[in-house]
Amino acid sequence: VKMSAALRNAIDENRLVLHYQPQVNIDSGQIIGAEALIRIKDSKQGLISPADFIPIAEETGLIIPMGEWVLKEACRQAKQWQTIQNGFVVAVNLSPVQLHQPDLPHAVTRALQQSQLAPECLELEFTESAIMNNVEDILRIMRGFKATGLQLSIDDFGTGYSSLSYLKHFPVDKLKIDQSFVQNMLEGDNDAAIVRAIVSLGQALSMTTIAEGVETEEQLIYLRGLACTEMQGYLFSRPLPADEFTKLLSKTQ
Ligand code: G
Ligand code: G
Ligand code: MN
Ligand code: NA
Repeated sequence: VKMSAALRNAIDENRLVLHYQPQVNIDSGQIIGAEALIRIKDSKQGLISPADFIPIAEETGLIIPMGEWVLKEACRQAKQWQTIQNGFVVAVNLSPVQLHQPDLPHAVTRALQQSQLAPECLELEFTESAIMNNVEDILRIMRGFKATGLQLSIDDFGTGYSSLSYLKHFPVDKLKIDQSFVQNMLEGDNDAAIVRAIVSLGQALSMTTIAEGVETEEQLIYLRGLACTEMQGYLFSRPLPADEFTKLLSKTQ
């Protein structure tokens, strides 16, 4: 109860903030876009991490107004970054709770209209487990989003027991390889085999693959050898406040 009141206050007092982690072409090193990651500004604790409040936001339903704010703010910011880099894409995480909300497509459309961001420049991340819990509804939602022109990705791919026979029916553009596989990839054979399998699967289904949690040059070199398309991770950059991201994007143009 205490945490939910604190969350409510954070929303009312405009203390939500987005950080942005670059997504990079693995061969050219070019920034393609960024994943938006929410934090709460707190006068005592500094920034509160989403791991500490997303579960409560989901339980209380506050994830709905919070998610709408994230969509609006990420689209507004991406529209601004279009002036530095044409075609810049912002990726937004969707909670399973948002996927049950009939108003979600309207919230997305409102964010696009208000910002005047091209739909191709907004990517929505669905977790693999949210998709598989609710296949028929998600298919319908995804088809609507694709008709609008959005990009769709599957987050934490490899952790959620996707049925491969279902996967080919989903209009998804990109698989995000879960960071646990990437981080253990060079330590043992199993995780490397999983990463290779996901990249092959992506190629077979004409989906882009992005490796998450890339921390070392060795991991980057290995992923390049697999023809993985993109990377995201501390090796290139941590999630950054918007002003720092603007500097990085300007510098790399
Ligand atoms: O950097 P990181 O600590 O930012 O994120 C931790 C977790 O919080 C990740 O699983 C991430 O997907 C989730 N997360 C970050 N921002 C959002 C958001 O805007 N909405 C939802 N639903 N999850 C988010
Ligand atoms: O669950 P999701 O993939 O949306 O969230 C991404 C999470 O991974 C965020 O918490 C983000 O801060 C974190 N992250 C991003 N890059 C790295 C990395 O290279 N190493 C580690 N350990 N975490 C990372
Ligand atoms: Mn994500
Ligand atoms: Na992920």
